[in-house]
Amino acid sequence: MLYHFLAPLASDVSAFNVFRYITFRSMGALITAMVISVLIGPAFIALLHRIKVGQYILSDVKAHAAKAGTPTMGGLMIMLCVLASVLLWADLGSRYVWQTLLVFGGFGAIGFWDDMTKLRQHQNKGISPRAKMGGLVLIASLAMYLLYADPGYTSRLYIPFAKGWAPDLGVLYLPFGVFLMVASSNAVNLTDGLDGLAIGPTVLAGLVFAIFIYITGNAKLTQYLYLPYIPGVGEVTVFCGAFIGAGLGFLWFNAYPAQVFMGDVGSLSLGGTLGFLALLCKQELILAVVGGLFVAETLSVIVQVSYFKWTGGKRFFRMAPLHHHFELKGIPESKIIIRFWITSIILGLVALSTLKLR
Ligand code: 57M
Repeated sequence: MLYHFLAPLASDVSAFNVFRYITFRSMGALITAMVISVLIGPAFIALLHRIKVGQYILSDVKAHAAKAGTPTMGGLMIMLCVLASVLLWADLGSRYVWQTLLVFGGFGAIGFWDDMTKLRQHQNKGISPRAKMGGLVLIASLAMYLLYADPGYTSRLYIPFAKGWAPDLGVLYLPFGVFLMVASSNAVNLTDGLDGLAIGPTVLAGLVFAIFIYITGNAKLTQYLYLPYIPGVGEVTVFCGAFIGAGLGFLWFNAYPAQVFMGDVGSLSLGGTLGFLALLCKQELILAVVGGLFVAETLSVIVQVSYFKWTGGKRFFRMAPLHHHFELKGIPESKIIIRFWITSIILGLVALSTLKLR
């Protein structure tokens, strides 16, 4: 809204020109979302306590017993702050911003449905895997259709280090994109099992994609870096700013020892959005590097389940996903979290280093 009200005033007062700059508005969106989160956080958590949105804790990992009663669905706060900040700072005429909000809100709605069902059941089951997958696939398909039909977008898959080799996947790009978003949302969901473990790497991935998206929407930079140019996509950097700010604001309260968990409403929404951001800036394959930690957590579950079946009951890890393996080895929770963050910082830097290696 600020963009629509204040940017036109630049013809009279040149200082208002800053409202045209994506970088300025992205930083404004980041600070706004972060400040709103930190300000409303205590009241929001108190409200969740009052309406008894307490997490049902499984007893398999003993250290988690102390977490009983910690409210969940803090993801709602992330959604609220992102939405308020985007409405305030973004160019609301940008179709790419609305498409991103569709994935963010749509995946969040499926997560919300799951969280509410768990609360009503008083256990960690939630909606059926079929309903959950169906809902996610439906939202992702709608977003992919909009992207695929967009005249400025391309179904080419840019391969890093392949010197401009970019095969056109054509209509196959649709299921590929749907898979990317759904897989990413489930990977973040699996990772969300220790305080701050999912939100830290998510914020970092948001920052990496903010840089990629800004570049993808800039004709000069894309030409210099041999990256695909998508006019108008740069506006989504403002969304990324809000995403990073709301994530940091949530981390304020989710940091060990957590006062609130994000719930599926948070994890599914954040993960699906990371997948969509990767599609928007044509860095689909780089998503596996930026989100390498999420990939490792998911692979640990696949290895664990396959090995269990193959050996007729033996476990490869003490417990999957990977963070539980380290917990059961006796490593303190805060140490595991910080080590996982360090790993994802390195992965984020590796992803950024590919910018000049095309
Ligand atoms: C999400 N949810 C957390 C919280 C959070 C197939 C199997 C690998 C699935 C997996 C699973 O269910 N994953 C889904 C895991 C839960 O957190 C809630 O869920 C939301 C995210 N969806 O926001 O609301 C618990 O995680 C802890 N937590 C924190 N801090 C946070 O900031 O401490 C979460 C956020 C919370 C809290 O204790 O209650 C979860 O882990 O349940 N299943 C598992 O991860 C289970 N693994 C398992 O069964 N492994 C098996 C096989 C099947 C691979 C094996 O290794 O043999 C573990 N889940 C739990 N205990 N709770 C097993 C140990």
